[in-house]
Amino acid sequence: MLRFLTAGESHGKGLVVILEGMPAGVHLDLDAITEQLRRRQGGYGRGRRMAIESDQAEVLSGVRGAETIGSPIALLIRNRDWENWKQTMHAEEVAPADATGAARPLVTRPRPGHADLAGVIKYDRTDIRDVLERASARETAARVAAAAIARQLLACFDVQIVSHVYRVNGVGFDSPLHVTFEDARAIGPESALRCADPESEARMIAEIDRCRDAGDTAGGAFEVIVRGLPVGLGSYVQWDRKLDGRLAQSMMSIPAIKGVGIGLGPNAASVPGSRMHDEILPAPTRTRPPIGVSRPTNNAGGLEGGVTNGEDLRISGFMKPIATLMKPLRSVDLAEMTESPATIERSDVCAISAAAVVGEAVVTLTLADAFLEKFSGDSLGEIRRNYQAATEHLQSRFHARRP
Ligand code: EPS
Repeated sequence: MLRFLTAGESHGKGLVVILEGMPAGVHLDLDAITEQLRRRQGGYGRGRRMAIESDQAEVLSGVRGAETIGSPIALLIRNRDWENWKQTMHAEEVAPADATGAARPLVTRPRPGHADLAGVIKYDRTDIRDVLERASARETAARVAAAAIARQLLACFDVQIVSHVYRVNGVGFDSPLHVTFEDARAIGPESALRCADPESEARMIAEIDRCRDAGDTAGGAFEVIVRGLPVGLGSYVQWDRKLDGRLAQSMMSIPAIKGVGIGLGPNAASVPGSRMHDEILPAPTRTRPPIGVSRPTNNAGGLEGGVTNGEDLRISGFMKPIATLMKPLRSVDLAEMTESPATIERSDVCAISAAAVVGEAVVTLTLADAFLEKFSGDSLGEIRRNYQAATEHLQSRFHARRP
């Protein structure tokens, strides 16, 4: 079992994540964690905060000489912005004498669409800041850091995870399925939005500019594609073991995600069975996965019955527009209980590219958990032996006879 917990406020000292269940003996490229954090920080439409931060994870435990040792891995990502927030966010009762930054007034006007109103009622707080600091998508940096480690475990078994953005508001494409794994993998770090089609990307950028100029915000859609998964992760035998359900839960836990699609996703409701289901054909030469069948289409997105079937896993996330509008929506000042425009906090206009990287992260963590469930072991060597035995079994049992 692979599990993790995060802690940290957006403008606090930093973020912490504890990842438990990583087997011993995985050699880690620690720079790869920074690389994933950089990817999450980028993307057209992000606000000024990302110019302040330069996220880097400090390894506090669980790794020796760049190798996992089986114990919990704790990571710390410091918030550079903390210097500007000590007067507001100090843990002590009174701000320490050397606290820097401004002492900010209470936030009392909840933003429609943010956790502000529900959170302040639920936790019985006076200052909405107590809610927004933790509800902020800043937390996702911690998950990306943890996933950068889990990704290296999956890479030992040739599992590769990529993503692409395919819609910003109404601009882009309806279905992502014509974008191949190779197309998504080829998107370079120079791409502004991480869209596989430059012409669509230019129109998406124009839409973000239009929103910014109008004091508005943008949402969008992205897809995560995973290649190289073994057949048989997850199970249909019990509701909470279905991998599609587990993946959907992890995607829905990303702030602002309002929907998830697997394969054809919601469009599956609009086509007859003959156009939906992926036929099964003999494929004598297929080696990955080592079964003698192939599928000419992949509308199922690599999952049937909540179980991986050896095809590319394809999962989309649908993101609502950011809740902080520079031209604020109507709200109520909770200090006066009178109508008042919602609070304006510094924010992003569109964070869809970041959401795609976070999508990769949560999918990675969920898949690594399911992978360990199937090929469980305390060390990488033990897992490799289990994986190898399963592969050999499939080869002998399901490899198609040559005609
Ligand atoms: C966020 C508001 C912005 C974003 C932030 C999420 O932060 P700030 O209030 O400091 O300008 O930049 O995202 C991150 C800090 C991050 O690392 O992704 C919000 O209100 O959710």
